[in-house]
Amino acid sequence: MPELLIGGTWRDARSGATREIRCPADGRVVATVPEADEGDACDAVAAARAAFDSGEWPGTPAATRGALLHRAADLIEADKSDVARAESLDTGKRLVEAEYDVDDVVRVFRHFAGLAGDDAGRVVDPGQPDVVSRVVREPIGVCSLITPWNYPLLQTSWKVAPALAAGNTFVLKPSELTPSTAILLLHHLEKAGLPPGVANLVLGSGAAVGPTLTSAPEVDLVSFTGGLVTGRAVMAAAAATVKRVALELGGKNPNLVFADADRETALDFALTAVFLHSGQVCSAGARLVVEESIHDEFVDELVIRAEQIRLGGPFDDRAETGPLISAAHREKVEAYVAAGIVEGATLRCGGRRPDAPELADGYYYQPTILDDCRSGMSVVSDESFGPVLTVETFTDEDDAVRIANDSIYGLAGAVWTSNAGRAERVAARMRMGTVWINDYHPYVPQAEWGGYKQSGFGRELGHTGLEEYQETKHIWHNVRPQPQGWFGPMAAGDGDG
Ligand code: TXE
Repeated sequence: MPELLIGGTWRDARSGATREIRCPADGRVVATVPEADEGDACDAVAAARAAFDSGEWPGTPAATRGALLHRAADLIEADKSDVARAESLDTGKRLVEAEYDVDDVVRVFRHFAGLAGDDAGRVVDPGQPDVVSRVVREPIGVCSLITPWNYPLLQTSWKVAPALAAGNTFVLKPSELTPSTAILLLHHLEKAGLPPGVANLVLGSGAAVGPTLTSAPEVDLVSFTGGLVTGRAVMAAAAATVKRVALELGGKNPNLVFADADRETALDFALTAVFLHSGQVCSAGARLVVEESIHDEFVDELVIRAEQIRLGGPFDDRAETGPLISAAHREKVEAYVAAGIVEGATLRCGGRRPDAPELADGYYYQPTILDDCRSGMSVVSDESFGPVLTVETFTDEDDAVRIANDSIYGLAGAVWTSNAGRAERVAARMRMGTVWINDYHPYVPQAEWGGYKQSGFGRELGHTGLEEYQETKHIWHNVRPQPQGWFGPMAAGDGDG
């Protein structure tokens, strides 16, 4: 199937190369897609540029753009079971989780559909008569949208929906591991009536197509979600032409549990915080930071529950979580656990692949708890992005905040306590883009999402998520123009001899 979308035409890669997509749950091939190279990426950027510079989309009324996004949301919703199935096959995640993701995607499109015509700019006081001064928002231009494999369609919707709502054109590059739902999305956008060339799709490795998407002079903005190391390279590539850049680079997120927290609920959420989607979540609560006085009983109970988590493929109704994305990623997680043990952590459970023969072909890894951890260990400070919980302890409120903030990252974190004053004090001091109090993981499209520190910059969702894709222009209109007389014959002092 021709599955690159360039300038309104579905086509194969110029080279004819293809890539097999394998389901991480069993390694079987679930799709074969074109593998683009630099030439295809250049074509896509040129198509997006032409559609922006000469096409109708940037000048389309915002209400019309919003209506198109609503139609796209309806189409995705109607196609939910096929989209969710494709997402599950690419990622290995449970079907029910992929279905939640599709529901979220629909909400994200509706959120930005509603915002599209919300802000027509503002009139400002020019400080003098006979002038109209206003500030308007315009699309930025051509956007490169680069997305990861953990929430492929959801992360894509956070970029595609606001980019379109603002009137931009784009080239989307999904992760080479999980392209299927991006293909479906672009078909739905076409069906919804998006003009040719506005949305372009390039499939391929970051190494092959990434440099063009991040450095071509025709690109105005790069929005990237992925790993820290790649994020730094993206930022450096974009610097040469001073592009707008938005980065979401994950985190190493602390989950603070005080002794006065509701124990049962905090335990339950501590598991979900880290083991949801086998830890492949940018906001995963992978650092449990628990008050010393309850450490032993809290961690003992957590270990009992973690050992009972059932692993399985997307369509196994009994499974509670699935595999890691690839063999290479599992090896990386294994290396972090091994390093943690060498550095002094105590392995309390997991730390190995499951024995079950039916899981042998997938990239599974047992939920793992490492106790006796401290900052400075690589398994604590780096994002392992697997089902690995590290446990640290604190003595008092200041200590808890100090440990929580002791990270180069600052994406998200949580505090569990029944003391409302303490909850607010601690939340205010946590240097993260999202803080949950007595909860973990929820987000809504109405609220901004993004990181402090090396978790990145820029915000997705909320109002700011649209503004990221807009330029701001001041228009000054003198409605009674007259000579000013600053220079020349009318200048003050002229003719005095
Ligand atoms: O991500 P990459 P990887 C973290 C997580 C994980 C690590 C590495 O810790 O273990 O990143 O994962 C594209 N120019 N997160 O290697 O490389 C790539 O093709 C432009 C956190 O899989 O960052 C893909 O589309 N693009 C994260 C996207 O970047 C390039 C989610 C992300 O891949 C490129 C995923 C280049 N030079 C991983 N090189 C989160 N924030 O949620 C690669 N890409």
